[in-house]
Amino acid sequence: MTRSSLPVVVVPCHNEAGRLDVARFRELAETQCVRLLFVDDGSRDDTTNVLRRLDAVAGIDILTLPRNVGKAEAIRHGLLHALEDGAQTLGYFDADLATPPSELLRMLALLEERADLSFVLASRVALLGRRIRRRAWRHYLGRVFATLASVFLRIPVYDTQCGAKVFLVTPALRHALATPFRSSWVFDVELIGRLLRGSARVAPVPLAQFEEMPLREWRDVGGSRLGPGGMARAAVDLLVVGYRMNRRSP
Ligand SMILES: Nc1nc2c(ncn2[C@@H]2O[C@H](COP(=O)(O)OP(=O)(O)OP(=O)(O)O)[C@@H](O)[C@H]2O)c(=O)[nH]1
Ligand SMILES: [Mg+2]
Repeated sequence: MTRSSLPVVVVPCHNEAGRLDVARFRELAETQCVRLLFVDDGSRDDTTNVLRRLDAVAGIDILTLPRNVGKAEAIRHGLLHALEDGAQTLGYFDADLATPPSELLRMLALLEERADLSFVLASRVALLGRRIRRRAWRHYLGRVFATLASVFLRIPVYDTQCGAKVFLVTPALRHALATPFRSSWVFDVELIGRLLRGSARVAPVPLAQFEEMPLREWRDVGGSRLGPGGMARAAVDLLVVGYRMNRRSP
């Protein structure tokens, strides 16, 4: 694979100085299987300086936003930036490495191997033999959220919220990224909904082109930005997004 045709994976960062594992991200870029685009979303801590240490690494780019626009918008900016650069495969990946880099590589490999796929979602399914370490209350809240998301999207998806997704550039994707998402925490649901719906001019992505990849490993990482306020906001956003999605497509 040539360098310019490498997948570009956006890593949103807001005040991540304390969590960013520079060494592991450097190792990931050094595999030369992926380019990483860190989006520094108006951080007020030392994130900008930490990211400077990564800027010199081949395969790592930094996009600095002057003010905090939230996770969804930061990811959208990053994806649009990569689209302008001609990337053919894109993705996004949480900075806390809750999903290990090896799993991101496995997702990219699956997308490359399977010509019938255009969207791969990481899924946190706790099974024997897998190491999915999630606090019980987060798991159960997450299950309620994910079940509602599945009902609103009208597809049997298990986990819309895991922060690791990779996808091919299609007209439907360009269309899905053309306007801001309504919600900063529920944008994954909006993105999938937009792709499945397409538009008057753009064909939707068929459901058969989506695949959930059960992770072998995932762990809750401390320092989450999603506190009780954010969770309440996410729940309200999900109801609003779900209502609007279904109002438009009865
Ligand atoms: N750009 C941007 N990214 C954010 C913002 N808040 C969180 N993030 C990023 O979103 C990713 C996930 O953040 P976490 O705080 O771990 O939230 P989460 O993974 O959704 O929730 P947990 O399951 O609690 O870990 C990280 O890469 C954060 O830097 C924000 O305001 N702007
Ligand atoms: Mg996290």
